[in-house]
Amino acid sequence: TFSEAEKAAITSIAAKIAGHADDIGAEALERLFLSFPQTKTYFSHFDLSHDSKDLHNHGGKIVKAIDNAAHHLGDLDHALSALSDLHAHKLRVDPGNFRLLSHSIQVTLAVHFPKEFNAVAQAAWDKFLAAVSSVLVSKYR
Ligand code: ZNH
Repeated sequence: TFSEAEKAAITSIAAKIAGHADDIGAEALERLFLSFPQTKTYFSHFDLSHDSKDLHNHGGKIVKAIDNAAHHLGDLDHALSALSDLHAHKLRVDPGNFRLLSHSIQVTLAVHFPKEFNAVAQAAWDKFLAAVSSVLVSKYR
């Protein structure tokens, strides 16, 4: 569960990125692929070059899913149920990769929102993205 201060830090930054989902998502993915090259193996069918359409499309999907989750902090299991099925049954992404993407997302937020992304917000986002990741890997067996 999230405190009122955590909820405020999560939803206020989520509101700021919602209108730039494709750009923020593309940047987070590019940081992921540059920092942790092994993560590229899941996306061999994508054009991963700088600023590519694939990066923007897929990054936008991820950020929109995160924004949706930010609106359902009390019920992430339900809000992310279909995505959880997809990652566990179809994509079978190694669970360790979620930590890496969460990190890349936080670096991206830090770069774009240096004022808002303070210590409280960073701790809240770290906890939020860990909670989202844990739902997405919850159906693995
Ligand atoms: Zn994931 C897909 C989200 C993580 C890999 N994803 C996806 C989608 C979404 C997501 C929304 C879309 C779906 C549909 O279409 O229906 N993810 C997400 C999130 C997260 C994630 C939110 C966290 C936070 N993923 C992840 C990771 C990885 C991945 C870590 C690796 C590295 N995904 C993936 C893939 C896919 C996805 C591969 C598919 C793509 C295509 O399209 O093909």
